[in-house]
Amino acid sequence: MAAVSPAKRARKEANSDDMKEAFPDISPIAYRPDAPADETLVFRHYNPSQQVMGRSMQEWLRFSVCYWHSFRATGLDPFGGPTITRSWDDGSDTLENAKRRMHAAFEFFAKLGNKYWTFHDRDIAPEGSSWQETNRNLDEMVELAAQLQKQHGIKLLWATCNLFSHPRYMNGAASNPDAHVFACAGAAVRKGLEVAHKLGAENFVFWGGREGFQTLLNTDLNKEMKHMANFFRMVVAYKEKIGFKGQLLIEPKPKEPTRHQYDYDAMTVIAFLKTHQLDKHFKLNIEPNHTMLAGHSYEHDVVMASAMGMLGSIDANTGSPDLGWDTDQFPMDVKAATMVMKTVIEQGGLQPGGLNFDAKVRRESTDPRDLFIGHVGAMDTMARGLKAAARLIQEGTLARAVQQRYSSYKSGLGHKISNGTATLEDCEAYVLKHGNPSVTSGQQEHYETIFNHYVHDLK
Ligand code: XLS
Ligand code: NI
Ligand code: NI
Repeated sequence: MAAVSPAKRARKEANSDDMKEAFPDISPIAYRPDAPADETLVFRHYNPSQQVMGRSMQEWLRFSVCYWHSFRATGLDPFGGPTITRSWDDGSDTLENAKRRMHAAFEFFAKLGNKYWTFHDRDIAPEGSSWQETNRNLDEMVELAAQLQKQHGIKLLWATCNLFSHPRYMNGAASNPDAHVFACAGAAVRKGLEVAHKLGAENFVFWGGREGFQTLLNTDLNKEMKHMANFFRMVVAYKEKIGFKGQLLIEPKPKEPTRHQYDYDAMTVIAFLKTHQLDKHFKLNIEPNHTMLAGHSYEHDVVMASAMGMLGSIDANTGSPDLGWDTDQFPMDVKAATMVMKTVIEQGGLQPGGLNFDAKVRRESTDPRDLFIGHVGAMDTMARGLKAAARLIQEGTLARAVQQRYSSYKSGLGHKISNGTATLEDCEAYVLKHGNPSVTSGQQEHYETIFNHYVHDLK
């Protein structure tokens, strides 16, 4: 008897009618700007085809749903077990369960109306008892994903490898003191890149999971960082070998899970990449929740990475500043969204990156509809941010004020400083002639009031 090819089997499974709907009570989310305030399953601001500064909202925002929080999280925390159960998930680690989950996920994407998704290798396929079996499991799930992507018109924003959950990675992956563990990370990423290529991923992410240390006493810093750089060189070489065109991204994060993380924040990662001449191959995936954990303001790393030409993508979420750990909440703050979208517009968009909701519903939000509401509310927040930022940029009020603030660099000595031709002697000659400068107000409150006007007087 001829064996059924995995692709054929996946096609059959993708179309099978006996698959029960996961969200029977939810219809595709509609754009209804005048819906009453307590209707939270409608878009009031996100209107995918609406043009904003020459581009549709959908093109500016490039929303993506992440698999790990939305289809693997159970509400488990260090003090208590799962609170969230789903009709399609029996909690087992079987391929059948993984497939049911994937059908539910694509039904979710289709009803929500986002065009992208993201996953870790282990989110979609269970680890087997050998590397061979693990890879076979992944291949089988990737066949199904390819079919479902096609069927629903969904694309892969990025894929990544989970190099932090398994105990073998407890002392790090590419920075592990044991070369055998390094090799495991290399093998996983080789397979991950192959799979990303197959599914047409537009990016590939590295979040440094356990790349860091708990104590300097047992750590050879230089060795570990050099090994990480060598790991990334292997990634570039393999990417080029297979012709994968996706953008490589590194996601900075401080203090979780290790006491010190090598990819602490945007500037740390950029310095690392430049030190090892890797900066032309990588950009950054900035997660504001991590930025806040690093002690910066919400938008800080988005703005900083963009200023250095290194902003590739955004994990659109937020933390609670009063808690101080990675709570991965849905972004619901219009002001913060406006700051982020201002940067995105100013750099001409995020493509091939996007806004990936690396966010989970609260442990107490146990209904499947909460999963929709979280995403819908966050999409509307980012859409409001986009509209507010567009108005702020188009009217130019802030930009004109900032330009005026730096006007002394337009001519004379200021111009020479700006173009790098001034000397210390020039500075002294200027000061001897003109004496001391008068103080000039920084007008912070003036700027904040202008900004508020665009955020809150939204038409
Ligand atoms: C964890 C990270 C993780 C990455 C992907 O804090 O945010 O979810 O986005 O590995
Ligand atoms: Ni993230
Ligand atoms: Ni995170």
